[in-house]
Amino acid sequence: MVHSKKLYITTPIYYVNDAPHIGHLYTTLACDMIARFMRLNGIDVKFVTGTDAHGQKVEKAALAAGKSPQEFVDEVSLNFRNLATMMQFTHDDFIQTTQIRHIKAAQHLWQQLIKNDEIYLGAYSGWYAIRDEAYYQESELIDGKAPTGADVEWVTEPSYFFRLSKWQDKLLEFYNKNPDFIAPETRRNEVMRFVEGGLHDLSVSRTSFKWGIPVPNDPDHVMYVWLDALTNYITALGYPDQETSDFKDFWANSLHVVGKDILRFHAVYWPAFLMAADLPPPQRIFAHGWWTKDGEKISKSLGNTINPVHLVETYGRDAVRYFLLREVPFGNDGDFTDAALITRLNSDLANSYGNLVQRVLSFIAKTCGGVVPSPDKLVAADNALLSQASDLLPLLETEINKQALHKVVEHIWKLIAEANRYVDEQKPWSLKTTDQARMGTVLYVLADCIRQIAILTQPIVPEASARILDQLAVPSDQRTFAHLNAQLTPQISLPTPEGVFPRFTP
Ligand code: ME8
Repeated sequence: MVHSKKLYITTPIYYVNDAPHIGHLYTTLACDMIARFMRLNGIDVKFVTGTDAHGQKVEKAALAAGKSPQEFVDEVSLNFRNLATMMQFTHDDFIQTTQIRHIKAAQHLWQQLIKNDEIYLGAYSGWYAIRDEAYYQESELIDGKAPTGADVEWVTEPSYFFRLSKWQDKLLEFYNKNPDFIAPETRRNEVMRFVEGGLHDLSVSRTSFKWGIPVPNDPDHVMYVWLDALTNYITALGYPDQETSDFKDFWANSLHVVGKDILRFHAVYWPAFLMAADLPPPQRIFAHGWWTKDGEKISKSLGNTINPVHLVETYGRDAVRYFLLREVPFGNDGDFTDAALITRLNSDLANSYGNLVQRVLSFIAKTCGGVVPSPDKLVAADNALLSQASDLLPLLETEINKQALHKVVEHIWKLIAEANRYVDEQKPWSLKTTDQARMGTVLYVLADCIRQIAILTQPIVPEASARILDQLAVPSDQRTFAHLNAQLTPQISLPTPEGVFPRFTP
């Protein structure tokens, strides 16, 4: 992906059985950070999120709410759209699987699979977990439940099957040829062990309920919700049109970001469906970890969800973004506590970043009448700081291409710490009486360093970064990574500085 000029990035499409929680926000946030970073780096990005409307789980939730499935999904889907709007996420499309474009795409894919003799009619007898919308072998059950803890029920019904078993070797060959297809590495190993263990043909239609996409030419069946849902990724690119749509340019550069709970569907079923329909698999699948609360997975069924709206109202969008992106290495699990969020907010945002900006800009305002001083001759310490800033981008590119989002944040905050150290060492306040020219140079170096930092933090804390760049009078069309080396214009007047990261006091 490093040399590619296009990126297609997707979140899972979330089930609309209940209100969104912080887990959903997390995946979309991670994608939003990547999308913003890539756009600033000159890459043409298509970022898609959406909702998964069909299946038994959603039908059950609609019934419980006393509503028709369509009415219910439109209502709940709106909560997911509103969350994305509230977070100011930068997705280019929001897909919902009841849309005509999607029904057409899913039915077309089905017909390709029929044409290629990859689907046959049979009868399913076995276990099904509605919560997971997944089939389980008897041997997988633990104490009569799915390995995820979900209840299972015995299902006997006529069903179409996808010939998954015959794809075992081809999938293994594909994983071996494409070592970066599944990340992180430990998850890749798990998937490979699973496939090596043998694959069974997969039931891909249901007859015992109606809330799904009708199987072409057999209206008694609706498609299995995962075949329907996975297809969203190509629907959003214009499939079945592969020639004149976004599919042509973007599919080869696709990145699906998902939680580890649904990796098997994405890394096993999805590439098999695609190859069986003569389509290439996506380029990469990254599975992140789970947020827990007091050690338990945050989920609707456990009733320990954290309301994202409440979080944002309490701490602000940027603080929530920063905490989720920084606190846990992307890929690992993490436990959510308000105390940890407040610590990050006060130490990394208010004390480190906020303080750097505040002390430099208010010093320029007070001592230089708000005018950026012209630099004199640069000394080793100045060049050291400036070159740390200008060396940063390649490092960040390497990390973002591996989806090491926390590393991107860490690298930038190391530079912030360096800049704070430079202020302490250079003591511009003492230079005011002893060497005004040197004081001007130090302030100029700092202001330009802050300019570069604020350009780089835009994908992480976009609102605060914009305010810092405004305070440095950086024109809005000079804020991309291509402008990192542009340098601040000396002698420009800056607006009155204002604090950007207030400390949080509970
Ligand atoms: O699985 N921590 O939808 P879903 C981190 N419709 N991430 C979490 C999380 C947590 N505690 N809880 C949820 C589905 N997530 C299907 C997907 S895609 C073709 C179909 C996030 O509503 C994480 O991304 O159950 C997880 O994979 C996803 O929400 C599951 O959302």
